Amino acid sequence: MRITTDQIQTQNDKTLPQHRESFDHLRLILERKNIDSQQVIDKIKNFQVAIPSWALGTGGTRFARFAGGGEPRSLKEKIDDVGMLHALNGGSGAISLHIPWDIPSDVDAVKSHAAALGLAFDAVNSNTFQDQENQGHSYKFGSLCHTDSRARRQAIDHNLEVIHYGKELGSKSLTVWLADGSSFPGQMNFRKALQRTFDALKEIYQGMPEDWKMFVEYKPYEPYFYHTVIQDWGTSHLLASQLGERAFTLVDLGHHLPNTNIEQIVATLMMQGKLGGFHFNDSKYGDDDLTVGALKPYQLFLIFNELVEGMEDPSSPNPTPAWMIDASHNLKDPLEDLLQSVEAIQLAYAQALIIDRIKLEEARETNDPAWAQEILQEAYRTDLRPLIAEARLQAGAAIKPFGAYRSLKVRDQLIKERGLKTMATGL
Ligand code: RM4
Ligand code: MN
Ligand code: MN
Repeated sequence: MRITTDQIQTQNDKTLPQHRESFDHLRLILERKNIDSQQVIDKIKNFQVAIPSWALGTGGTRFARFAGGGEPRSLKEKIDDVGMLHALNGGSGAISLHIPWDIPSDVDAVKSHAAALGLAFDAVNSNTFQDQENQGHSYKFGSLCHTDSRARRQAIDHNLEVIHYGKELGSKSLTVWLADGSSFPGQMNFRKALQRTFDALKEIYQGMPEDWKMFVEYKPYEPYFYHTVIQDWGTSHLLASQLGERAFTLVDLGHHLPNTNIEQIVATLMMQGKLGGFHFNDSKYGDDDLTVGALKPYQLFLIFNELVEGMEDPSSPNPTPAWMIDASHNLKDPLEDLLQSVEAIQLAYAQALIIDRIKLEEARETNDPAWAQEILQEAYRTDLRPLIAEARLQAGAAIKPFGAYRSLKVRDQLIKERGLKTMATGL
């Protein structure tokens, strides 16, 4: 299924007068603050968040998976779904593949299909956290950290194969997330496990083309419950620094213990030029569990405050990070959830862009925490939704993506086309 520009236009016609009114009003408010709305809009239009190929089906927990209808049955259908998101919001112009869940068998067809929908291929992701059929060595006790060199070899080769697929598709980066760790005290030698991981990553790093980047993800727990080999940003940063200048840390919002100051981690990594990738989600207890911005939109705003500070600083050594949504959708329609996520991300970004940074620095230099809070919240509490809608309108997308999705009855159509009992590969 495809959403046409005519369909978008018809949807937009319904809300255009109302949109014009709210946007004109907002533009005046921003003008009074000396903010050029168009500049902010242009940045929002350029900001593309990749959709992971595994987020298009309904997720589950270890207890159950309640599949929704019309899930994509193939990589082609996954690309179709991302294409629809992009048509609706103009901000999801990339897809991130997980191998072996989504092996592109006919590379040319996959590439041209994505290109026709305006989609690029973002980072490719390896998977050494599950055993595949006919796999010689199990990852039950780890992959790159495994005590058995044959299991490590297999995991290294898998990553090299992922790079190979990525090269064919035009990806420029590899994301490595390792489940590796242990569930019981004493089970694993921490030092040896980290050393083996480093040695293996080195080989993978050397197998990357010259213009590729490697993103090393960290996570403090799960699936193992006592220790993970790359538990935190410090460990990831240590590995990335030793691997070389094309290795970076990847921050996934769901990979922190409660109350961790993620915005500070962002600032530190950007200062070092080592923040390479970013995975968005929201969480109360665990990983990947909630829609971006569903629970802690203010934290997301504070994180974007640091991201914008780094991105807008011309002397910053940090490259523009690769953005991706990494969430599991257990109850909601995944496409609706993703539309909400992208909107929350764009909103937090726009809010951070309108912070009065000169005044904020003055407040900091004069040690005035109350004023600093006023400045931040002034930006956070300005309703920028009409500005995001305007960015979409200018990009040829829907003024109200969620409303358009529902009124076009996309899910019903997908169920008709694909059936009620389909199951996408992924988690
Ligand atoms: C992990 C991690 C990775 C993602 C997998 C599916 O928790 O966040 O980025 O590839 O989940
Ligand atoms: Mn992640
Ligand atoms: Mn995760």
